[in-house]
Amino acid sequence: MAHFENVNNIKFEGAGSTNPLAFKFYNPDEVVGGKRMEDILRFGVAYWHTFVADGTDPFGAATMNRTWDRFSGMDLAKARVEAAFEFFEKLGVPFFCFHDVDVAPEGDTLRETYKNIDEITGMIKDYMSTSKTKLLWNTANMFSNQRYVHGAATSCNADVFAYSAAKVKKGLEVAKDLGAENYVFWGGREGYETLLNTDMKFEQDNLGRFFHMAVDYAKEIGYDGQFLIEPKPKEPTSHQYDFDVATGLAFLHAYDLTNDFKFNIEANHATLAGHTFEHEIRTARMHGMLGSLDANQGHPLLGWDTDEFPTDLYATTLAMYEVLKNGGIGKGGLNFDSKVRRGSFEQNDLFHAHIAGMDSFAVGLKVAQRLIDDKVFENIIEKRYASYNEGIGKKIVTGATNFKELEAYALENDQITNQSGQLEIIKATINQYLLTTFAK
Ligand code: XUL
Ligand code: CO
Repeated sequence: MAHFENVNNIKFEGAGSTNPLAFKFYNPDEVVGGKRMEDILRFGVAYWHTFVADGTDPFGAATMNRTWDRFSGMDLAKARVEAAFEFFEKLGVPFFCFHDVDVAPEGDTLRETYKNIDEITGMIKDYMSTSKTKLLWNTANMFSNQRYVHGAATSCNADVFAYSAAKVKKGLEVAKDLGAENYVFWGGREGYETLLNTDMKFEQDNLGRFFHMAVDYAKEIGYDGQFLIEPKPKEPTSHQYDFDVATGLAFLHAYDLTNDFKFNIEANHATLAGHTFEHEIRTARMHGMLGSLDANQGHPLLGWDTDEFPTDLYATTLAMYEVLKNGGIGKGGLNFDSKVRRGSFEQNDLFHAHIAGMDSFAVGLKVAQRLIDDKVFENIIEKRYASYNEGIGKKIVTGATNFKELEAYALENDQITNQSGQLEIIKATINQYLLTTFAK
């Protein structure tokens, strides 16, 4: 059966189009900086938000109207696969992502859960054989079920550690079978509510052990996808061990895992950590650790992970600037870890939301490419740090001086003149680029 009967394949119609079911800026074949837009942006649909989320929030019941909701159990899981591939094809999206429990219901036993996963991933594999949509990443949900009440790999209960290992083992087998380009670890409950009953060192050691076992098993089965840690500072625990990129990096260094992992960076998680999206991407990029992006945005007035579809062009521009400076996103992509608002309950809103997100990143991409072509930030940076190109500055950065010489220099040069940072001009220039890139 068709789930999106009145929707045809979404096409690029240009900035003047008033058709809600058309792209205004995302033109997959358009070449930007020498590459097709589709190949740079590598968009992915998040299965959980688009085919599973029902609009429930902590204060109220489900609101979504979905054609697949007439089914339940395994029939529901199958109807969702059918709907998903119809959606992927009509949207023309190159990737999707899922947690194990998004695609297949948990059984009463782990054996039954495995059976469900095998049956549904078999069906997904069949669909993938005739679809152009590939798996960007899969992951194991180790946070929803009550068994993870005290964590998964960081649980105080060794049986939970073992159960979690079994889930990830299965996840890696699925990743290999479906050709997932990445495998993601978001440490949903890997953290603590309070230090009063927590052995933080012991829990982090266990997390390190868990990741090493995952790396070993992937090698053993010949799965060569990229491993990604997805930082988030809070929610659901009050403190999460993968707080932000810098914290994650320190963890990877401490447990000798930097060669096996990169980061999947989510915009709303950056906000929760008190950072911008571009800060988190920059931090990963400058250490060669940028893996993939979860594209969304938080609400400026709400302090939780609202997972809105990204529509802030300023943010998409600065994110794409970082991606382009990184030389692209590699095996990663831009996964819409974003959900339609509770009030946007019609099935077609799923298309409208993805179109809005894809168009917003297409704008960001084009503006960022122009900023780079014109060396806007590069010229600013070059001028700003010019004092290190010669004289005492050059000596500092080449390691050719010391405190004694610097003191002697400072005694002779203590009447210091600084130059303006000109931030207002910079911001106005970005606005100019945003407005003129699409001006006819
Ligand atoms: C939760 C979140 C997850 C991860 C995958 O905030 O972002 O959906 O992306 O587990
Ligand atoms: Co995410």
